Amino acid sequence: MAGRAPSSHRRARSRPGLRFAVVAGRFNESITKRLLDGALHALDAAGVAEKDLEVHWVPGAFELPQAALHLARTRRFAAIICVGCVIRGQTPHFDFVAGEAAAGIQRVGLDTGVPTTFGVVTALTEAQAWERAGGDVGNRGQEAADAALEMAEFAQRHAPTARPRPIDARPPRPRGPAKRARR
Ligand code: INI
Repeated sequence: MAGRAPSSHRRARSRPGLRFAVVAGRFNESITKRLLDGALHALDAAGVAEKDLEVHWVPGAFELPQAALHLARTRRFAAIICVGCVIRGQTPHFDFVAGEAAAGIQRVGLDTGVPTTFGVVTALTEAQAWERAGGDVGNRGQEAADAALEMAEFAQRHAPTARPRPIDARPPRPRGPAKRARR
């Protein structure tokens, strides 16, 4: 059964100035263009300005994590959205390309702390892929952009801060020799 992204979540609105990158695989380009359109539509609806957005193309889904890692390391982006399309019928190494893309994209997010989302269609047939690229089953690119908006907000809200002092901690002692009170 085809899954749909939950629709109950309030559409995220991006904070002004947060920058986003989309990395798109050229393999199955007619489909990935539709995924990219979906992602750009979601970012635009959330108020992300064009100047705060970059799109980068790579050869295929296998290269998505590599490009995302380079972008994440620049620390210029609040989140990175990866879109691609892997169709089983076309390759005996479907499992490698799809699996490595998924694992790699997850690793970029975990290793860098920059939310990196998975807008890669993995389908058994081309017809199934189209259904997930703006057809009956939604648009995986749009869903990945929505997830990136939400995770960017989460990461901002839970950014590391200075270590808080425990509530019952005594104020720090003054340094240096203690002075004797005069009689
Ligand atoms: N890349 C895809 O994005 N989708 C595919 O379906 C696909 N197939 O079928 O092989 C594919 N292969 C290319 C791969 O992503 C790399 O670009 C290539 O192996 C070079 O590293």
